[in-house]
Amino acid sequence: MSGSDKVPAQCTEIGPGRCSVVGRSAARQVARRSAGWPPALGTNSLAGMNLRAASLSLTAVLVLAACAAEEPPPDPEPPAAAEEDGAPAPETTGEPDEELPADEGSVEQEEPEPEPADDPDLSVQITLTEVAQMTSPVAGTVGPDGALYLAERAGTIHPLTEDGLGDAVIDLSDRTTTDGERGLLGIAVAEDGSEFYASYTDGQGDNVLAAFPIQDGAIDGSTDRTVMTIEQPQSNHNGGDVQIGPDGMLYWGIGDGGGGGDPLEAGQDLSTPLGAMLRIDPQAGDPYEVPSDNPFVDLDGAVPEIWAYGLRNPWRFSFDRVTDELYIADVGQSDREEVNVVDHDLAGANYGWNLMEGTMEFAGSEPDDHVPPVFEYETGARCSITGGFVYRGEAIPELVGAYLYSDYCDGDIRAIVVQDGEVVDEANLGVNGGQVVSFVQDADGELYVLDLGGTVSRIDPS
Ligand SMILES: [Ca+2]
Repeated sequence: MSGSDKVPAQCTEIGPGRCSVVGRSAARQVARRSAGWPPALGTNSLAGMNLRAASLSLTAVLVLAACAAEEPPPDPEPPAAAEEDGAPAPETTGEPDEELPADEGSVEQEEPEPEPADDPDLSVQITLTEVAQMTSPVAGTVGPDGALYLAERAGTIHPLTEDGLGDAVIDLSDRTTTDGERGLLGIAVAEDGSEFYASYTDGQGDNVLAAFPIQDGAIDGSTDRTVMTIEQPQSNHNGGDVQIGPDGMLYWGIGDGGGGGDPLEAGQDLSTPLGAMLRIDPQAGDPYEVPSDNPFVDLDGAVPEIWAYGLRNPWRFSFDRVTDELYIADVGQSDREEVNVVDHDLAGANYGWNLMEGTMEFAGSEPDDHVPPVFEYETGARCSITGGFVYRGEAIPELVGAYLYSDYCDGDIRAIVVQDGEVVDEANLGVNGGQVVSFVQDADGELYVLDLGGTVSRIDPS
């Protein structure tokens, strides 16, 4: 798609930079500050680490330095309760769907164009129907055959058939670990159906994006190539979600490297791929190419793969199948869980971290180019937002156009309706998904909820 000319992936020098994207006006709902469970650490615990060098080798290995640690990872225990100390920024994973249909109404840069016909009724009654049991399901996507594929955090990927969960078609269990927030974190399929992508942390805890060939509609799990590797300093905040955008490009959400409060100050640092949304064309080159229209390709010192920055742990993000809008749910430190909603082609957006946590100042003052969240909630008894999808299925007409999300600690399935950059309605849909780590969207637009405790459920009308 729109990847016109591409720039070969390679590295430049280091040097901070900043973009000048204008943040759109968005509903800034302020909230009360809460004590929150996870301690909000300061940023300077690591003086001297500001100079991070991102070395992107031709083999596409991004190197960084990092440190401090703090938040705990999500554990696969039963759902639970809120405030524990760890934070959930659950690990990442792949979200569901992958390639989105080509743009139908591509939206223009400024104002998101909501489908005029959408008028969700959030009072609708829904229910969760169990469709599979796994050990620790964390991600899913629509496979080349149209079936849903589900990822076990420990490294295996299985098709979901009418007869239940099928045998693993890919097994990465000898490459990854599940300590901290690590594991297999995200999966997606190339727009042309030729490759299956798996995002996981390796034995060293680094982010790895691997591509498995798809032959005649079948995934070949016996061989793969490494598309990109990113050094991850801490076990938490790995991000790891991977989605194919409406432009056919691969988007990869990467956390700030971990620790608490972004000790590396990676969020605002364009010289590191940490704390950013990366965008690459994995099929145009070997191992990939950087789209020439990425926002920082000409900025000295900036990592050219960066599409947007200022993110803490974009555990889950998705594109609306109809409007193409990008919804990024960014896990907060201890006060604010947020949802950012922008047009899919808004390049170079600065989502604020760690100067900002949601609409609150965190380690500095609000940058001029800050793109504030469209929605945020007080972390409080909850702990870590799990972003979902804008519902585009047919089973529950009342939800069409509503964005569903949850929280790892509380598990309630909630929805917001965003129109013109503002939240016009929100509600708790009245069902609980357990330790919700991901939503998955199937080929028909129906949504599934993954409970890290083991249950995979489909959201159905009650
Ligand atoms: Ca933000």
